[in-house]
Amino acid sequence: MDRRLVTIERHIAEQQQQFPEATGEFSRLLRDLTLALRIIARDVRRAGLTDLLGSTRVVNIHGEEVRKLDELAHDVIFRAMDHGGHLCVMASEEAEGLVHIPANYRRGKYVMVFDPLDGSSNIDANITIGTIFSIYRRLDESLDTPGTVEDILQPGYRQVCAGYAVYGSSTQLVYTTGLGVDVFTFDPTIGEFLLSHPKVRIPPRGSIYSVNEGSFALWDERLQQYVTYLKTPSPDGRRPYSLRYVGTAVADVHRTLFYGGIFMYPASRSAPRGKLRLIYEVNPLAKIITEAGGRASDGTGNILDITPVDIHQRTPVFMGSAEDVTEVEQFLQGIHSFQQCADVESV
Ligand code: AHM
Ligand code: MG
Repeated sequence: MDRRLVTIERHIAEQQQQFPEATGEFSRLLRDLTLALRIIARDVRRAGLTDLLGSTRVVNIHGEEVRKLDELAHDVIFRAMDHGGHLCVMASEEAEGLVHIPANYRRGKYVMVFDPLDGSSNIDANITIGTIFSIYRRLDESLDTPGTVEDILQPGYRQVCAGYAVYGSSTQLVYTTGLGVDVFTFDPTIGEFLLSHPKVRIPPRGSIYSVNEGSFALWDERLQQYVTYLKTPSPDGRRPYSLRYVGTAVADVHRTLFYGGIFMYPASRSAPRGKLRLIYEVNPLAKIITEAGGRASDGTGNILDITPVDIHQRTPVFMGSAEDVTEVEQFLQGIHSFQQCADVESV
C-alpha cells in the first residue's frame, strides 16, 4: 500500500512533470477548479442552515426548476475560472448559450464544460449530489479570441481531463488526464483533497444494475428483456443482479466505478433521446469509466466517438463494467434475447 500523504496540488504537479513540454497552465487551471469544488462542498454541507435549499422559481432551458444550489454552484465555478487566463470559453448545464470569458481577462487555450450541481432533485432531501466537468483544448490554440461553439462541440475522446466531485458521506474528487483514474477524499479539518484511491480500476463484471425502472413500460422491448434477464436467477448464481438507483448520475456512476455493474439512462417513449446531456454529463463520466477499464455506450457504439451538434443534446447511455455493457449492447442489437439465454441455461 502506498502510504504517502499526497495533496491534490502535489499530485497535479507530479503529473505535470511527466510532460516536459508542459507550461504549468493546465495545472493552474486544475488548481482554480479545485478551489471552486471546495467552496461548493462547503456550501452543500451547510445548505440546510443557510437558506440554500429550495427553488429559485426560475425554469432553465431543460424545462426544469433551477434550485438555489444549482445557481450558486454555477456562479462559484464561473468566478473561480473566468479570470485565470486558461480558458477561452465555457458551457454549463445552467446556461443556454456559451459562457464567455469577460473581455477584460486574458483568454487561454482550454475549454471547460460542466454540470455545476448534478442530481438537483435530490438536494432538498440531503441525498448525494455532485459536480461534473471536462476540459478540452481549443481547436486553434494559436488564437486569443473568444472560444466558439465549435470549441465546445468536440467528441468526448478529445477530453484532456474529465472528472467529478461527489458530495456524499464524504466529499471525493475523481479525475483523469489519461494517466489512470485517481480519487481524492476531502479532509475538511485541513481543507485539502488527499489522494485516497490511486489508479482505480472498475471490475470487469458486476452484479448491480442501476436504472430508473419506473419507466420500464416505456422502454424498447429489447431493453425490457435485458432487465428481466438481470432479475432472473441463473443456475450459476450470478443472477439476479441487485438494483441500486440514487437518481444522481454522479453517485450512481461512482458506485459503479467501485463495485462494478451497469448504470443506464436509456431512451424511452416519453424521452426518445434519454435524459442525460452528452457534453457535460455523459462524456466526462464516460471518460472516467473508460479510463478505469470499463465501457460507455449509447447502445450502438462508443459514447466518446459521438460528435455533438448541440451544447445541450441528450443521449441514451449504458456505462460500467466492460462485460455488462457488452451484454446490454448484444440485447439491444438483437444478438441476445431473454428466451435464448433461458434456453442455454436450461440445457
Ligand atoms: P440534473 O442535472 O438536473 O440533476 O438532472 C440529471 C439527473 C441525473 O443525475 C440522474 O441520473 C437523472 O437526472 C435522474 O433522472 P430520473 O429522475 O428521471 O431518474
Ligand atoms: Mg446533471
